[in-house]
Amino acid sequence: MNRRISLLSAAIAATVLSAASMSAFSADFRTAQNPVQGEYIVVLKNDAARIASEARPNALVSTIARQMAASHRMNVTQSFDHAVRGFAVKADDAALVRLLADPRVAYVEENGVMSINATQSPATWGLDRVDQRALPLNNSYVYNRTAAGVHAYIIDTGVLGTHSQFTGRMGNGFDAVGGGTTDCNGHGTHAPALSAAPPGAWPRASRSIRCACWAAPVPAPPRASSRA
Ligand SMILES: [Ca+2]
Repeated sequence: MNRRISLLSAAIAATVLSAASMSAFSADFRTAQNPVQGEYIVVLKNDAARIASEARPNALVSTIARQMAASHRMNVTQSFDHAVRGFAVKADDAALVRLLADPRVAYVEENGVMSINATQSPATWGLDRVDQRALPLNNSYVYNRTAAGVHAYIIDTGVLGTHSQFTGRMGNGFDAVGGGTTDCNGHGTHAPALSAAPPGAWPRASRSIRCACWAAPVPAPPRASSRA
């Protein structure tokens, strides 16, 4: 209760709160990290309305939402009859106070702006190494660029150009030693897979791969020294 009151006190003007007793609030109030002013998500108690999959005599959430919008003088922007027993509204502070006092409401949450996390952690060694110059590795890969227009040049044992994960993004290879550009070892296909094959590719939008090939089978580079 104390947390609910403190959050609400910060969010609503004191002049509005003075019109209602804090003890009259039956619903919880939840804040968002980056709130959208005046927009809220209202979640109802189980017995206040039914969602579409329930066989009960109660009215649907969308029906209750319209009734509550009229009585509390707010605008419903979206109703949820399936995934959650609630709806989204635009409301001023006075309407928010009325919502929180409505016994049908379980909680009201601020609508908020969210963004995806562009950091992958843990990351495999290849991804971990490519986003930092200095060692030691930090076990994460930050992909905060699209890399549009980037070409990755792979100098290795050739590439299996017919691999489905490279479709449409494979450029012409260069054969420096004779024998063709098709992978003659296996390591040469593994390397461009790190740079351009989803889902672990870097940068995330690499467009094409070009390769060099050694004709004769060669051992894979010693991994311990290549990671130093
Ligand atoms: Ca890293």
